[in-house]
Amino acid sequence: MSTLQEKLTQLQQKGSQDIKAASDLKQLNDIRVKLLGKKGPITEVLRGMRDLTKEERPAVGSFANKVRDALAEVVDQKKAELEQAKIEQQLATETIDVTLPGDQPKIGAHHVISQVIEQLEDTFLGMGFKVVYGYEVEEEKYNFEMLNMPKDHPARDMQDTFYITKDVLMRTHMSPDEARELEKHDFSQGPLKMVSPGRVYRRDTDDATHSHQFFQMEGQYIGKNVTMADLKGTLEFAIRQIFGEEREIRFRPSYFPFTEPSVEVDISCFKCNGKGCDVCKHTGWIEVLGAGMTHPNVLKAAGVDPEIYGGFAFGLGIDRFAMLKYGIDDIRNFYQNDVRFLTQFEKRG
Ligand code: FA5
Repeated sequence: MSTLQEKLTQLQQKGSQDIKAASDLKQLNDIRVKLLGKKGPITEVLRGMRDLTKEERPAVGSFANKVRDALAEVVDQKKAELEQAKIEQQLATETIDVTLPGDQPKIGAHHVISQVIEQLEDTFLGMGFKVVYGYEVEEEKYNFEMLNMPKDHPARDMQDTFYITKDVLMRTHMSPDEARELEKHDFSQGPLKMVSPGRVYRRDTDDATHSHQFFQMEGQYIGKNVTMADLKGTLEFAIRQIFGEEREIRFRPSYFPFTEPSVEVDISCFKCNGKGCDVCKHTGWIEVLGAGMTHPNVLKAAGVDPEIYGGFAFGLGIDRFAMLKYGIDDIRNFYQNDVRFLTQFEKRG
């Protein structure tokens, strides 16, 4: 073996050792450049071939190429090894513990009043009523005039009103939607069956069962041959849907300008079960809704012939319904937005 070949053999041994000892990719690259680059020892050996005889040259040349290829292969192997180690290290340090509990965002829930509105809507939709939504700021004409309460009618005092202008007011009840729907309805297409939930305003003094703003749902069924028995059956069904069969109800004769005859419906007090307490003002009953057979003047005002069509209407207090259903003894809880109260009714979906 020539001296050059010996030198190459040493280079290969030393080079392999250095390559295998590299601790990272950068170091490996530095070794590769130093060993196999243009200024490296192998190139230098090849340059030294000039001094060899013609006969010696091919053997040394091919030996040098073999050494270079062998070292390049060791570099490749080491490179693959280091890359794999890097990935493994990354995987080990960047693991995510999927079992750790996440940050729970606080999700809101429907207000208890909204929940009762939804239950009522579902109940009436099930009986073939449609749901409509009117205007909180209403014309005096719809709130009173078309409901058989002309100007200076004493019944207007029954609902103490927030006026915005002489003709515009905060609606005091949901009955204006009756007039609006009657005006629009095409009776050749069948009877009018509607409910309308919403917020109403009155200059009432706040106490445990009264608020100056509260919720009502209006209902109306106008068609041919609609009787008081239909009214009673509809209300009884709806009340039992919401409160269960055990709650007692009673109908009392009453007066509303827009119905004749008129009734008021009471439910046995949720707190004392009818014995008498501060919530029911010692009567055992809580008034929850007013109703009656629609007055012919209301039909006439909306252009509906009372000789052909007739029916019933009712207006229920949604807050009172919610109080009865959940045993809440003060209506003001609904409007104070105390989360300790509100979260008791968290029901999603
Ligand atoms: C009316 O508002 C009529 N428009 C209802 C009606 C419609 C009768 C259709 C006939 C035909 P009333 O003022 O009684 O009626 O109110 C109806 C219900 O709203 C009451 O039974 C009560 O449950 C509730 N309510 C009345 N005032 C308040 C108040 N200040 N706070 C909370 N709920 C109230």
